[in-house]
Amino acid sequence: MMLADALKAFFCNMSQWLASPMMRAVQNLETSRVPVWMMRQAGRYMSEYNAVREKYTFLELCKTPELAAEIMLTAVNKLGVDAAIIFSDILLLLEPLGLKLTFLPEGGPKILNPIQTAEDAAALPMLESAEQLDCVMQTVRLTRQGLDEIVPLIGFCGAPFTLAAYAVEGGTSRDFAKVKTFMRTCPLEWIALMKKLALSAATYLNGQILSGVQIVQIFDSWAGCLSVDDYYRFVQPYSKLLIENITPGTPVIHFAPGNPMLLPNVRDAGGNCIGVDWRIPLDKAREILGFDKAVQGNLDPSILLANRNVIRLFVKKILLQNAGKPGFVFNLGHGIMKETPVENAVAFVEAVHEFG
Ligand code: 1CP
Repeated sequence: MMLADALKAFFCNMSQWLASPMMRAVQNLETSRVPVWMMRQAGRYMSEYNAVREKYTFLELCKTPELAAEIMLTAVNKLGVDAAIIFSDILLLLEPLGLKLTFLPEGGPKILNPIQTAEDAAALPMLESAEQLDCVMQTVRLTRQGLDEIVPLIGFCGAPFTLAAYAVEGGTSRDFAKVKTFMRTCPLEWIALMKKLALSAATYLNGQILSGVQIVQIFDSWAGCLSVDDYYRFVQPYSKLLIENITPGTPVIHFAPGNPMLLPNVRDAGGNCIGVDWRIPLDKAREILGFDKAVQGNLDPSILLANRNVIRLFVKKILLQNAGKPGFVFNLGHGIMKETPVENAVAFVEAVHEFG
């Protein structure tokens, strides 16, 4: 293709994304209808995913761009959602930082050489270039190529605290005792560690943006274990640092579930659109956040285990709570559960399209 043709195609596609309900909603603009997608929309509840997963480990899937792109495109086509997210994982960023990542057969992640001392934290390098995660950049390009122009592609990363929680705890935790003790007993090393994670995550997201994502989402999945004071002191400045270093002009969704008391601080850390879980009613969350912010959420994922009628009822209820205000992206308040019947996930998307 001639350069002029390529540029024309690029700008033509760009105008489609910019006009899409998803792209407008995350920027708090009026939309013709409420956009919807689901966190973890490609995953173990889907038979197509399980069929591929039988042949490869989860990490192999993440590191094989053709398969990763195919998995997400299959899910998007099946569900009819208004946005795609790259098929990857927040923990991939830890590998180029020298942390040895595996997933246990039961599904949970494990870091074989967790950060245990102040010296370990000080020795952690920064991500120098997004090309260190070239497989993810390739997944972005292939997924973007395969998507309908109107469907924006979301890139993502873990927030500094959630990445630090995995790096220090060595995997999933119930009480986050190690990471909380680290931040309180080694405050200077904590600051340095969080800055390195924030800037590495920004480099990673900016690489994804250059490779073709239109929106980025930051997952602070474990921030909800913190008090408001601890979040304010130990976490908020570094999530802010990450967000401030994202290429300007790319809308940011900031999601820190688990503790609605944190919402004002999560908002202050930044993001155009704030993720909200089901623990707080949507109208209350919007009142707290202020109507200059878009919101994403907030259906309890367990509702998708019920049936079509129940799902439709809850969709209507949440839409009523939103009261037609701009800047609403319908989503679950957390990732879809693996027990979810696929037809219920489809019924959810259809209900939002019908009533929203
Ligand atoms: O087949 C398998 O066993 C793998 C299951 C799986 C999948 C499909 C994992 C393991 N990660 C993913 C994909 C994934 N993870 C995506 C892209 C797919 C999509 O959304 O459709 C995204 C955005 C994530 C993000 C992610 N990974 C988060 C943030 C969201 C959240 O759930 O809070 C977290 C915490 C992870 C870590 C992780 N990866 C996988 C698991 C089971 C976990 C959580 C483990 C734990 O409880 O600590």
